[in-house]
Amino acid sequence: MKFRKISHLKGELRIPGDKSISHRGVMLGSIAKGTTRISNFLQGVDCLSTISCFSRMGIEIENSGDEVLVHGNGLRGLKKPFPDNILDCGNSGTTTRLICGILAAQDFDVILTGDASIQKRPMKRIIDPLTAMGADISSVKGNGCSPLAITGSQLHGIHYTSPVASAQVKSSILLAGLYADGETSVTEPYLSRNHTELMLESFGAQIKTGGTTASVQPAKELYAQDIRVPGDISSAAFFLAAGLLAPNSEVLIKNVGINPTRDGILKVFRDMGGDITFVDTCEGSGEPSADILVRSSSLHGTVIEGAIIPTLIDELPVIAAAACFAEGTTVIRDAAELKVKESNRIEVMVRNLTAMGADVEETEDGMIIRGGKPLHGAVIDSRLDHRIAMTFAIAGSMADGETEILGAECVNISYPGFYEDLARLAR
Ligand code: SPQ
Repeated sequence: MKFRKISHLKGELRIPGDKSISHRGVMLGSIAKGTTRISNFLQGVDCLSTISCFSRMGIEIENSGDEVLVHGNGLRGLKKPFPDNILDCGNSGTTTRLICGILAAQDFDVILTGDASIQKRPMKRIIDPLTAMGADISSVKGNGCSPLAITGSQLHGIHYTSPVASAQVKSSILLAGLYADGETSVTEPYLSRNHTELMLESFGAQIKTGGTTASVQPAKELYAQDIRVPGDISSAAFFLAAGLLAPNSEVLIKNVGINPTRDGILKVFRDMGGDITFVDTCEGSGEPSADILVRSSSLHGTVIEGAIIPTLIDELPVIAAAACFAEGTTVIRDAAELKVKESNRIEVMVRNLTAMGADVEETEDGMIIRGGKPLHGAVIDSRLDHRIAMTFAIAGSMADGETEILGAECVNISYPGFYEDLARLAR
């Protein structure tokens, strides 16, 4: 895939549904009683992996494109996958970690596997707390990664203090907590995205939240819901950046999820001088959304650290790319979690931005970007990381010369149609 400098970006865009909420809709729908209807479901490869895992456990799931119907079998209604007991989570960390919480409590055993990237991502972070709850879960190769062998067990409630602010760790434990024999709670250093808590509440679970702690009571049954999935702010991020950076641009991004545990990118871009306004807001299925108007702006550097990090963790690659075009220095700290995503996003960002001529320095837990140096085209290895591929499609659309992205098709993980949307708005 090749990109050249665009002159400006104009028009309206409806980005695909939120990946995190789509996953959770299928998971909770599968273990609820009745039919859960999910509209604006993200048809990305990761979410299709979640559908495939639950279908293999006997859940009837009708996927008609925009709408997904999940015919749940109740809290104890999953069946051992047949003819083999292997569930393939593909590239999806969310599928892998969240499903472990559910599988730990079933009355069958499974092997969870995934692609080469997922087999390098740390799973000890869920193995340890789930084991403390009485789960029988182990890394098959003994390296703390997938494949994972899980034999269902009777679980006990725990109060877990997580060393990382991770919605996947929190959600895995809370889902296991539905099946435990007492209250389960998770306290994290900073609040991570709270879609699981919001959705559990709407499905009838007894869940309490306060500060950075969430607790759940054992459940007797969950009940099917209608879920309207808002557009994914992590996908909107690329058009927010492009709309700010390309001169004479104006883009209206419709129906974007603006849950406060996900909206850090809006705060940071505004703080950098970005012209971003809400044209309309609404609330559906407990998740707020807005139509967002973004206009070209002169950006200046900023410091991004602390509690805001989990609220923009997946947007940091495109924020870092945007910071190259800003006046002054941008410092990103407290973001070591970027190293354990689909790729080491600190290393890959620094390497690729440097190849384009940026002045950027890798640090232990982030990077320092000295903005204002013009970028030029380069050959970019996406390492098959969807966020990296999309980030450099935007950087390449702002840089002089030609940028070629290797492994560009990986955007289908979270944003099928991304290149078409970019081509439609770019002039
Ligand atoms: O699902 P996966 O592969 O982990 O996807 C990513 C992404 O960029 O799409 C991370 F690589 O998003 C995670 C996110 O980083 C999705 C997620 C969720 O839905 O709960 C939470 C975040 O991960 P974590 O580890 O901080 O909980």
